[in-house]
Amino acid sequence: MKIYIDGKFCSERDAKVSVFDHGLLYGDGIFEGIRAYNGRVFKLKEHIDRLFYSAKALLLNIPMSHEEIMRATVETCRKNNLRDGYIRLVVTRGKGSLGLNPNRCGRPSVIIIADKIQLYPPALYAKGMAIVTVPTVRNLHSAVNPAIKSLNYLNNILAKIEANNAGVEEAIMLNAEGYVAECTGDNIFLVKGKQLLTPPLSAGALYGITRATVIELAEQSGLKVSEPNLTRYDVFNADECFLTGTGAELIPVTKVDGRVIGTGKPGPITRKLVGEYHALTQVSGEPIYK
Ligand code: PXG
Repeated sequence: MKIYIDGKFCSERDAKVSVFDHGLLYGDGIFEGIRAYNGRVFKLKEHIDRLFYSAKALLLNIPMSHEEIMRATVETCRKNNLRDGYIRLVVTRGKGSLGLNPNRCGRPSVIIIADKIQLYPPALYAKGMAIVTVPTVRNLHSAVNPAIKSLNYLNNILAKIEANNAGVEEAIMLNAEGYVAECTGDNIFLVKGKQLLTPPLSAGALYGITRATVIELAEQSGLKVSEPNLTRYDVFNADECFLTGTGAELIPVTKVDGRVIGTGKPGPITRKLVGEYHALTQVSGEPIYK
């Protein structure tokens, strides 16, 4: 495997960062998870734009332009002969000294890894997943804004541990007001009649790229999409529920906190959107091999 670090490609063995990197010492950095399908990088521009928005929020100066990072991402896929896979892009604050002050860090580091990912067992895509609500509340946007895809994912990791402890793969996180925010690595959608509902981003969710794609697909098929504040009651009484994410794609949810959702099987609107999403991934994106 060839890994991109600061303009050079190195082997997995040699792909190393300093123990003084503030990404390691403080979680001071940002990342993106991107997919390649059928020889194309899916939604590359959207991911790089979001990376730069995260950087802006953290006053992190990425030492490359949008175009340079997009080129380096595609090049990393090519060097690894990737046609279908998962790309992890990481920007750390860089090597500094012990002590929080980011001014001590030299230059931010840019790392790109192109590999495989499988988030959930395949059977769950067919029969739907059971999830639970967990006690760990989503970060306040006035603290570390959940819109920032930062290297500090402890809020999500705590929720994931609580999900694991409950014997399930994913968790609904509520915000401090008790409204549904999102899951630990996925956005959440409900179907109620002919309407698609998803929490507003202000409820404390990542501006999911899969979320935006699904909203577009739903509107194209004449579904009404709205973003109201949602409670657990709304989730329990939805006709269908599914999660979206780059890693997870679209995964049906059929049980929440012991309540069966709808018929207990992946519903027709979820299945239609799954099909449309997969079709789109096969034909759009930045070509890796020109
Ligand atoms: N919410 C959070 C907190 C995320 O981290 C999403 C929603 C979905 O966003 P996108 O833009 O991917 O539709 C994410 C993305 C992992 C993993 O290792 C997590 C994500 C992506 C890829 C892998 O669990 N999270």
